[in-house]
Amino acid sequence: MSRVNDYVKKKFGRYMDQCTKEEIYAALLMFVKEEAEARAIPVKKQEKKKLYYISAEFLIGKLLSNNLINLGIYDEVNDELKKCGKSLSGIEEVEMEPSLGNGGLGRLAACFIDSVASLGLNGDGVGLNYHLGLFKQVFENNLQKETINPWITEKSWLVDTGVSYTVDFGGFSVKSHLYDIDVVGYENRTNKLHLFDIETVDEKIVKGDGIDFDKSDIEKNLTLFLYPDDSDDAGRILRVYQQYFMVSNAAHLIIDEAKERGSNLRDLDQYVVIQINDTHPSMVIPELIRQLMVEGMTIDEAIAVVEKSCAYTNHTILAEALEKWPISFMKKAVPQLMPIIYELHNRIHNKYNDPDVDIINKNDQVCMAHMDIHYGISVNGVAALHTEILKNSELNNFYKLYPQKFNNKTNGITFRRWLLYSNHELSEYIESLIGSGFKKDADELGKLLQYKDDDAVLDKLLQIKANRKKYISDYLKQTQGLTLNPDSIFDVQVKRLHEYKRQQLNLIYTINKYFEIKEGKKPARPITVIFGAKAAPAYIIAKDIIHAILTLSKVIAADPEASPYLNVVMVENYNVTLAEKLIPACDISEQISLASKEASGTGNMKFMLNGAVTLGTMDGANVEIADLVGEDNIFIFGEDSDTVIKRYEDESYVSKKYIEADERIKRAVDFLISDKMLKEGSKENLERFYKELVNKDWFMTFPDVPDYIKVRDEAYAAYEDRRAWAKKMLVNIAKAGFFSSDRTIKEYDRDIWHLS
Ligand code: 26Q
Repeated sequence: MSRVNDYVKKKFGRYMDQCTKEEIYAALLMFVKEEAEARAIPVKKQEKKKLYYISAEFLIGKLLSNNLINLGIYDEVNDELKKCGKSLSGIEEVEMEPSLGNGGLGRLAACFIDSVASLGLNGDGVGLNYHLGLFKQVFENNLQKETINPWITEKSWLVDTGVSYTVDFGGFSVKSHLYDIDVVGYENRTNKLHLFDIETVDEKIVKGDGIDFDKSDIEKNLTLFLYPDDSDDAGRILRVYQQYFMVSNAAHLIIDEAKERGSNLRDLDQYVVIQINDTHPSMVIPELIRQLMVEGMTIDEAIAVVEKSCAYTNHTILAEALEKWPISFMKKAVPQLMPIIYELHNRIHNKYNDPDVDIINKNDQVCMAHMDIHYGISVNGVAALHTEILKNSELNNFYKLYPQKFNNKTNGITFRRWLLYSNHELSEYIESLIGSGFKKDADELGKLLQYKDDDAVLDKLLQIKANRKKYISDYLKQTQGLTLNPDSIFDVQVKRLHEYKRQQLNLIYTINKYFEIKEGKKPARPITVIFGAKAAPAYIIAKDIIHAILTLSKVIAADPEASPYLNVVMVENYNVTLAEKLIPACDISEQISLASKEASGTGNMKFMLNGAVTLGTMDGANVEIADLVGEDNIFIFGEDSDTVIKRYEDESYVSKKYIEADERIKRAVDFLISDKMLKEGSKENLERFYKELVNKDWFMTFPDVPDYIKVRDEAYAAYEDRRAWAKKMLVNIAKAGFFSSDRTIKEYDRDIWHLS
């Protein structure tokens, strides 16, 4: 009998074939924790310099399989389970997905800590242990409803460290409690994800079956929920409490661990580098200064060392998303920080005498990004185009002051989760062709290019894709009652719902396609349009768009003339677990944001790696994907970022003009409030969405519609040449190596962190 089975026998007195799924999960959890722990390095023995990646979100996904892969025992455990008549995928169902992130930014943080450990670097993540995380999405009457999503079960990856700090707020203090999750590097060391919590959180303050709760009782709600983005104004101050709690604990931990590794704190910058993931952890700058002063340093000394230790990543060019906290909030929640923030502000104000770069603006708000840029060593964007836009427009004032601080770090994804695990069959096939080197050096995927004219290889790629489509079809049937035709084209747009991402553009295309079919213009092959998206609970129009998608889905399904050719499905509660199953099954990856608005995107990379072909605008990392694969292997449409930026500048966009100019657009927009739609859907939601499109359309859907229709139809036509399509798939996989987060992390280390 083998290792795991022996382990189970020792713990439970029974072999695996006699155990329930729950028992096997519990045993594997313990087994993996022990193996992981054996690879962890005690703080004292760690390298001198250490990275702290502070982030309000870590969307880590389920960990069992991932950790088994990274420990190098996935196949062994899988085989053992099979021998006992069990399956790893069955056991995985027992595990809850930690919902500690909203989307891209949180998932990026998870990929990054995987890569840091996998490259053997000394670096931990620091964040918060939200008990209910992000809401769970359910559909009722074609509307999104939010319900709670408890994910912490008795048996979880959290390890109680016993570490605790006192955190002072205006008028009261709380005691923190630190839980760690092991971050198992791929055939490498184990690092930590430190998640701070308080003991007094009370899940009972949640009202009814929704996610409403008493915003005022900080001791009961501090780590209860992850904020589902900033469109919810109520309780914004709670966000300040959360952020300060996170960074105050982080600062304590950083100081304690630096001392343990031999720092006298005046040399802290040689021991520590802090990556600030968007502005959510920005208060770490004044808080670390404050704590160093408590440790006996002068403010000059403290500022001098902190400003050599912090680096800031920007993830958005949407002006409304740049955090600015009213001084009144700060004075109430964190009064002890204000003298330091005033000092930081005064120094800048006196030096530059330019209100545009002040830390405290004329509206008495603290501009978090400004503080990061002045008092940090680095400012980076997350894709080449994004960084250029930051330098040339959004942050141009700062670029002129500190050109040397600005740099690009194009995002990446961990191939362990997004290929080795999520597409095991493809991964094994690739290994059979080019060996296993690509698992540690993703650029080796380029070796696949030698097979680009090999019929057997191309056939096999198509076969694997077909298998994944069959698998997800069965899975969605079983879990959500959805019916998908695995022989249709799978055209997929899964990401948070936001107007700038333009799910509404996809919807307009789909309505037009519906009309075409009704007119007798049948597609060569059935099309399945798959959506998955959560909308922020307070983001009204985003929820209306979900309603329109779900309503359209019903209308088409009920139409026997159209439904054999066109199927619209929206999966419920799109999350990491669903992404892992959906992405490998995708034929066409919709990356259709309004050019200049999507900082990078990372889903685009996951799809490419799994052999989907991108249909996208020249935005975010799509630009780099296009450069890599070449124009034959991607479908690009729409206006470029310069054109879009100019149109915003001259305020010349009038959506009505574009609607009137194209009969197809007019017909599709009008359809939203047609009798057919109103019969199935709600007048209030559909009309509001219609009016928004006709009167405003802030994210400029319509100028791109004609080109989008043309290019999407070209993609469908190209799909019919199965051999040529398989070749596109192969080129996409082969060129995806650049988007490994290992590459991204090596660049952060080389240019900013200097750990190795
Ligand atoms: C801000 C203030 C108050 C409350 C919430 C927030 C908030 C929360 C989440 C602001 C932003 C976010 C998330 C942003 C995000 O996910 N950005 C995405 O980051 C990815 C990783 O870099 C990029 O690939 C995406 O392009 C970008 O949209």
